[in-house]
Parts: sequence; C-alpha cells; structure tokens
Amino acid sequence: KQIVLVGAPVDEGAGQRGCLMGPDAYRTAGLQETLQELGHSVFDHGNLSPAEVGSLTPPNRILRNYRAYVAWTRALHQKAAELGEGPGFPIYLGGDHAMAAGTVSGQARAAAALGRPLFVLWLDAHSDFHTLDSTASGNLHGTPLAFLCGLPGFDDLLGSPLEHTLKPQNVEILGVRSIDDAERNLLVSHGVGVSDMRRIDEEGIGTLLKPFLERVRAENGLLHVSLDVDFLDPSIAPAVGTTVPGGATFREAHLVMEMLHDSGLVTSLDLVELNPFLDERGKTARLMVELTGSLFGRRVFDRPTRSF
Ligand code: DIR
Ligand code: MN
Ligand code: MN
Ligand code: MN
Repeated sequence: KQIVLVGAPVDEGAGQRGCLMGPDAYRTAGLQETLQELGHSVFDHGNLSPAEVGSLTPPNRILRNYRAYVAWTRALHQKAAELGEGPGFPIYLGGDHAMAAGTVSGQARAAAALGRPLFVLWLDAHSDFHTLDSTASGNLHGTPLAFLCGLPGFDDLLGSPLEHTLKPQNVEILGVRSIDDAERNLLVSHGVGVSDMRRIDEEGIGTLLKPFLERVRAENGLLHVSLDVDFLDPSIAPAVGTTVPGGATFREAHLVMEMLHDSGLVTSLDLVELNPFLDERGKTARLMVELTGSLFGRRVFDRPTRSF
C-alpha cells in the first residue's frame, strides 16, 4: 500500500493540553519504519496547520475553543476530501478527537464522489455524540460523531450544512463505557450501532465486529477507522486525558486490527487522543504504532522483534 501520514496536532478539543505532541510521538515511536518493514511505502506529509477563521459567535457559552474547532474542521475536511479520492491510504495522526469532524467529513465527501457509502468504526471509551447544546463539559472532542451524523447546530464548522452525512446505522462504536445521559438518548433515537464493554465481555469482540465488516463488504463500502487511545485499558495505554477503567485488552485491540487487516476493507484511519505528556516512556505511543502495524498486516506469528 501507499500510505500517507498527515499530522493533525489538534489540542483544543480535549480538557487537557498535550495532544498537539501526538504526531511527533508517533514518528518517534517508529510508525513510518514499522509500516515500511511490512512492505508499504510511506509518505509523511508533515503537520497541517489551520487557517484563521473570522469572528464567530459560539452557540453555547460553555464551549471551549470553538473557533479552533471550526478552523481545524475546515482544514482537515479539505485535506481529507483530497486524499480520500487519491490512491494513498491516509493515516491522520492526532491530535484530540475533535479532528475527526474534519477527517471523517472529508473522507465522506470523497466516498460520495466515488459513489460508495462510507462506514465508520469508532473505537472509543466514549461515544462523542454530544451536540453543541447537550455537552456539559464544553470539550468539543465529545461532539464530532454527532456532527458527522448530521445532527443540527453545527453549520459553522464548514460554513454550511454538512452535505455528506454518515448514516447512523453505518457507524459502529466499539468499547464504550462512559456515555452521558444526553448522549445515550441521542444515540438510541438515531440508531447508531453501539457495543459497550459489557457486550464485548459477554460475546467477544471478534463476534461483534464480524457482522459489521460483512455489512461493509455487502454494500461495497469504504471503511474509516477512528481509534481513540482511551478505547484501550489504561493499564496498557495511560497516555490519554480521559482514561476509563475496563477498556480493551492488548489482545482484544490487536484482534480488531488483525480482523480489519484481513477484511481488506479499511481505507482511512485516525489515531487520536494520544497525550505524550502523560505517557510512560513512550509506552502508549509504541502500542498505538504496534496496533497500526497489525492493521497493516503484521501477524503475531511472524512478528519481528524491535528494540527501542
Ligand atoms: C465526556 C467525555 N463525554 C464529554 N468525552 C470524551 O466531555 O463530553 N472524552 N470524548 O474523551
Ligand atoms: Mn473520542
Ligand atoms: Mn459532493
Ligand atoms: Mn474517548
């Protein structure tokens, strides 16, 4: 594969500073080298920076860094719409999850231009399905999925209503264990696919993923994966501002990535919410790189040993 790395040092959507260091932490942890060892060609596009936006009135006083959200969404949307129609496989290196408003909406625009439906696998402890009215924290990384599914109130983000929205039933959220009440009601009323950790415990993560992948295949869809660090259990992935106990284990996470690789369906990827300031000697960054390696074809059985 031809892989394009795009740094998205978005820092304004999370409650804590530090995600802006994410892209460089992935580079330091050997993302490019890992992918090259698997036989892929990798082009590092470097980091994007958003253009200034004019004055805007936030629709809710509680929202933090609203203008930055708008600016990043516009910049990333444009880049993703471009890359989504090209031959390369984009990996968006975050940055907090607010970036997905831009990356996924751009990929959705590109999918529409190609005449194919976009499906999204959202691997996260949270559902990020707040509207600009329903958020209680004001942290905008809790809102991108609601924007992407076409919920109202987000017209500032691209300056006009979102044209290519995701069908809520084409979204699968896996790994959730922290949903606010307002979000739960919105998720249910819109029919978003959600598998929480209890369901994963009871049924197994592979069993839950398989029917979704079969649906993507049956509908000739493109598949975007948005991987939030807090999907993982904090014991293996401490470098995130919003750790929640009881997350995916090392093997559950790798199994998801291995199944995604074998499916051949994934066409774009976000790596989000890594906060290197909170990491333990690069442990979380390295795990995210290893998971990306599994998504791109590394198998446990012929895993080369790497030392850092
Ligand atoms: C909480 C936490 N639901 C909020 N959200 C996220 O602030 O809206 N944390 N996305 O990572
Ligand atoms: Mn998230
Ligand atoms: Mn169009
Ligand atoms: Mn999260």
